[in-house]
Amino acid sequence: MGEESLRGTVISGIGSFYTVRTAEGETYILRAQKKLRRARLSPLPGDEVRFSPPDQSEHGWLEEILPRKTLCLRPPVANVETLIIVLAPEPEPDMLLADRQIARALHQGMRVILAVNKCDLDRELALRLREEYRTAGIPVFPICARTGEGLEPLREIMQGSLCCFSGQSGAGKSTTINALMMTELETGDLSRKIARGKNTTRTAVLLEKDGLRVMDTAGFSLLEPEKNLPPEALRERYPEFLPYEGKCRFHECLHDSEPGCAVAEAVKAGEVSPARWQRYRTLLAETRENWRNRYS
Ligand SMILES: Nc1nc2c(ncn2[C@@H]2O[C@H](COP(=O)(O)OP(=O)(O)O)[C@@H](O)[C@H]2O)c(=O)[nH]1
Ligand SMILES: [Mg+2]
Ligand SMILES: [Zn+2]
Repeated sequence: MGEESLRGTVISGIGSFYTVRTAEGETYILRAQKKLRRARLSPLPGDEVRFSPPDQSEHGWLEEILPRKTLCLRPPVANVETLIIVLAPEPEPDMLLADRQIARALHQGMRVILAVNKCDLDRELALRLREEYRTAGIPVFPICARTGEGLEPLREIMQGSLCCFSGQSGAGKSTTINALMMTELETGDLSRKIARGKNTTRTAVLLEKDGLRVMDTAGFSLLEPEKNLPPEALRERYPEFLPYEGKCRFHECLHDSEPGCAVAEAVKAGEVSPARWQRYRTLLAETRENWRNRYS
């Protein structure tokens, strides 16, 4: 029996033990085989793996990590397919931070969704952002995690995709996950007060329910330092710039303040959001600075 290898998804890992669930919903506790440990291949939550189920002993063996679609380092999780950024009218959204995460996520091949929470407090923000991200092809969902308003369309677009939530503290990530998944993650001021002590020990856990798959992490930042990004690589992470690539006067145009820039023209014509473009220029300046200092 214990000879045949099975396939499953790593739900969580604590110490050298991993919880793995099969497509049929059976859960196993496994240890990583020595060959994986020797190769410094750590299974991560979200990993698809092959394993042999327990035979006589109390645990089975995790034998192989299947190729990863995506990999995040902070926190370490594998195969996240959709990044859901939760924004809210309060605390005041940091859109520069959001754009930084969007650029990283798109570059990794993830899909990005904006969930604008607390629409009981304000509906303008969601409308504004929907316009801002329209030509980037990033969908904006107005939701109210407290009342459940708007959660159904969000559930639909999340179906079957391994999702991760990010966003500022207090935006309502935990409340949203609870409303979607019927979990009881801590929310509000209490969790923030003890968050510092907790962050060091808590690891990511993959939650699954009714076709929804959510990686619950303590603070998903997607902000591994990226010192070696050449300035000309940033523009490729803005889907709304793509129709204008190659149409600027200068071939190497970075769409900053060069004369004859087709993106700047598109901004004037209302085809690219001025706010998105301004923030792009801020991130471009930052990228140039990092690139200049990349050896220091
Ligand atoms: N008015 C309003 N408050 C909300 C809503 N969703 C969450 N909150 C509140 O916002 C605060 C932060 O929520 P929490 O889920 O802990 O945010 P997190 O830090 O992003 O996980 C809590 O006090 C929640 O009760 C909402 O839809 N409307
Ligand atoms: Mg939280
Ligand atoms: Zn240009």
